[in-house]
Amino acid sequence: MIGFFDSGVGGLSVWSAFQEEAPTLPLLYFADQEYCPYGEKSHDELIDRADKITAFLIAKGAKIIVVACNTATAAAIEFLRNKYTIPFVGMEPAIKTAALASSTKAVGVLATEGTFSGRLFNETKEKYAKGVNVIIQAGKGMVDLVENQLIGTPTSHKVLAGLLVEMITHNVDHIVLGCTHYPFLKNDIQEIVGSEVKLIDPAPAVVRQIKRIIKKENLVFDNNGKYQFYTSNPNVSMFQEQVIHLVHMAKNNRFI
Ligand code: DGN
Repeated sequence: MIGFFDSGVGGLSVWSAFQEEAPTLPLLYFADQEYCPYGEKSHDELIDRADKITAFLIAKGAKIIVVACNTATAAAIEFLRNKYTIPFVGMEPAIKTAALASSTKAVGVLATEGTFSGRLFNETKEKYAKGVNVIIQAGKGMVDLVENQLIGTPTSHKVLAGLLVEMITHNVDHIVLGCTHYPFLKNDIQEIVGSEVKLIDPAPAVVRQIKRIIKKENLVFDNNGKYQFYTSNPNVSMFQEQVIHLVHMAKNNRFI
């Protein structure tokens, strides 16, 4: 099995992108909805959650785990790689792609506070965005919009319009969606910033990395295309509805 986890249903944007590329492989998904959102959780708490979820996914048969959450990647991936012997793939901040492609030399990054304070984000920014104005914005409330099925509503537009003002003022021509929940808000964001601003979803690059690691490690799976979804949320029927809705949305509206 290939395990995926996130604070909630956001990682389904990565899960769906991978599932489309590899429809025969068996996939596990864990949504830590009882502890969502991760954005303002402490480093230690995030490590503890990532550790427990990893142990659960391995017990279910995961041979490789995709940390389909930028915040958990920033906080816990080093810990996980040191503790467990299976390979882990984390989210990459796509600043390099945005910075290289920008003609206005101004790019925006939407992510959580946890991602912005992580080493990975700051090192990538230092290394690849020299001479480019990087406008960062913590996406306060955006995870809730996706978790509470408010995509495409006036509430979503109101929250996003407030968050995007500074990026619009600075004339950004690319916006990195630095949290796996955000691609589900792509249409709402695009309506506010205009179609000429390109939104960058890191999922395709992560999918390529998962495939590279599977090959390098010679991982073999039962080709029975079996999917299992788990949540820490006691409201399992709501979770089932969310999974069906968001996977459908991801399939019909490729994000990139
Ligand atoms: N999907 C998570 C991420 O990519 O950072 C969201 C974090 C959160 O729960 N705030």
